[in-house]
Amino acid sequence: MDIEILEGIYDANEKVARENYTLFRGSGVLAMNLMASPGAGKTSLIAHTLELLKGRRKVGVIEGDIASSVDAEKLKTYDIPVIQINTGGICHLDATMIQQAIAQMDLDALDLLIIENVGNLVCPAEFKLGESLRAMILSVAEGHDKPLKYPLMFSDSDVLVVNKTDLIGMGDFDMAELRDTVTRMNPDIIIFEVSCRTGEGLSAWVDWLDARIGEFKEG
Ligand SMILES: Nc1nc2c(ncn2[C@@H]2O[C@H](COP(=O)(O)OP(=O)(O)OP(=O)(O)O)[C@@H](O)[C@H]2O)c(=O)[nH]1
Ligand SMILES: [Mg+2]
Ligand SMILES: [Zn+2]
Repeated sequence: MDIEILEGIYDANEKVARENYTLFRGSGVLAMNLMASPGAGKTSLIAHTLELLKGRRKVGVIEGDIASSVDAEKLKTYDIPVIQINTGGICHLDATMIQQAIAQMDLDALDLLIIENVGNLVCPAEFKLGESLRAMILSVAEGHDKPLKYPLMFSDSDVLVVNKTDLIGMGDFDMAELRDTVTRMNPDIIIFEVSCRTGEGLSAWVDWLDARIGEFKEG
């Protein structure tokens, strides 16, 4: 009984996610689902990405949080469309929340839609939103063993951004071990090493993202 209910939830979500994807495809907007634990640096990475894509790509953001509009307020200065979703206690975004948010957006005016998921390393990976790019952040402060403990997000993401590289050396974080573990779980994953504090590695990340946007537009 419990299993049937769960499958029903996931099937219903997949259906709406496909509808969202159809809208994104029709408007030529690459949707990126950005997932990570609380405080890994999602909003910081979005802010830097907006800065570096300014004049190159038109970007919109959906901010998902359990409560508050703190993150959406931070991005207001970029003069781009930002929609805040408050999940009211739910610890992930789902496709219906995105469907409601994009009904308020002019998708035709965008090249990239960044969706900041709720800070959580577990269930955001289970709910597809209609995205074409699944991105995750792991920050150095969280430790290199996290892929072993939270495997789904690491094995299901297209790209991993390792943030807070400025903190390497302050603890026992081992980048080679992280890369080794993640690559064994997900041989196709692309890995970037960045610091939103110093700016290191960010231009490589943004150039890669810009190329993905171009590819998506070409179909
Ligand atoms: N040292 C260091 N701190 C960083 C870096 N990137 C972000 N931070 C700090 O980490 C904290 C959390 O960053 P956010 O960007 O708010 O993280 P988030 O993932 O959006 O957090 P939630 O939305 O609350 O889940 C802030 O105090 C940032 O200034 C970095 O590269 N190095
Ligand atoms: Mg945030
Ligand atoms: Zn959840």
